[in-house]
Amino acid sequence: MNTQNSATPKPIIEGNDALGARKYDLILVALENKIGTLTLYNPSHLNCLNHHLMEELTEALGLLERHGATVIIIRATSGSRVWSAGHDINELPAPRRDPLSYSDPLEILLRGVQDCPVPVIAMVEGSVWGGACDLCCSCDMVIASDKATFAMTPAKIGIPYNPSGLMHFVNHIGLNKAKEMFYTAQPVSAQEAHNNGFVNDIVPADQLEAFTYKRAAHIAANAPLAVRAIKAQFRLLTRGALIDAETAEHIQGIRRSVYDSEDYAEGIRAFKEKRPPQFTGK
Ligand code: YXS
Repeated sequence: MNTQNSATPKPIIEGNDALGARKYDLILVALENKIGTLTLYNPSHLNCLNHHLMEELTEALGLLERHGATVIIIRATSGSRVWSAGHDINELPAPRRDPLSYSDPLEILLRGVQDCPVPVIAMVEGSVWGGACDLCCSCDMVIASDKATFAMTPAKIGIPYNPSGLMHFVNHIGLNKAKEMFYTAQPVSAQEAHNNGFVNDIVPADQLEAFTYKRAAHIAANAPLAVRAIKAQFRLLTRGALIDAETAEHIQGIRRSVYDSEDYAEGIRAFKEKRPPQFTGK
């Protein structure tokens, strides 16, 4: 079992299969007994998802799968107060540009997790914010400590979010609970997240790692081809409702009117100036 103490993380690359010499800067990569582990390792920045970290995560998913991982865990170091503070706000595009375009590293990462041929488990301790919640939502299951919280905060920053991201939450927790999370931007407790289906299991923090790796071992013990085929079918069957071209254009127009707005600029400015935003609806 990989036990990564936050004080002395193990080497960047480890495990019983040599994983090549690729060095990662903001994540730890490990593989043991066909269980891959990707640890968010940018604690000085609250593991916020900057482009570099997200590109490393996306690449390491493929690396682990190519080296024989049949299940992958995404985690933070033990004892993390913040699992991830979400998309790095400093790297959000300037006003008048789509903050969550198809080619944004966050969207590429979320598709990477959903398209990863093997199951990906989010092991969560601490608070989870914004795009990091969508990262958990894109995983195949979420195992959280009893003190974990999840907050979807685009409305707090003036971001319209995006259709595929909204559908992740509708598919996971239902329309009303998804609306509640997005409209209020308030943290949701682990218990509430478990009640609405966002979290598979709630575990005391001191048992979280053992519980998660035991779940991973159960998956790793099953027929890998069957598990891969089942994941691929889930992915295709849950891609969301078909929409016609005019609806797609209508959605883009709605989103553009927001990221073109003064409120989007104000949301980012306020965060950087560490003050509450003064939204005007313009
Ligand atoms: O003042 P310094 O330089 O030390 O930096 C502060 C924060 O500015 C920084 N920081 C971030 N920097 C970039 N992007 C972030 N998401 C981010 N979050 C934090 O980290 C340093 C310490 O933060 P501080 O002083 O606030 O720590 P705290 O312990 O008082 O509070 C921790 C948090 C996580 C509760 C607080 O930092 C916070 O509320 N962060 C923003 C969480 C959030 O709304 N994330 C969503 C980002 S946007 C996103 O993910 C999507 C695009 S969307 O919005 O659509 O979902």
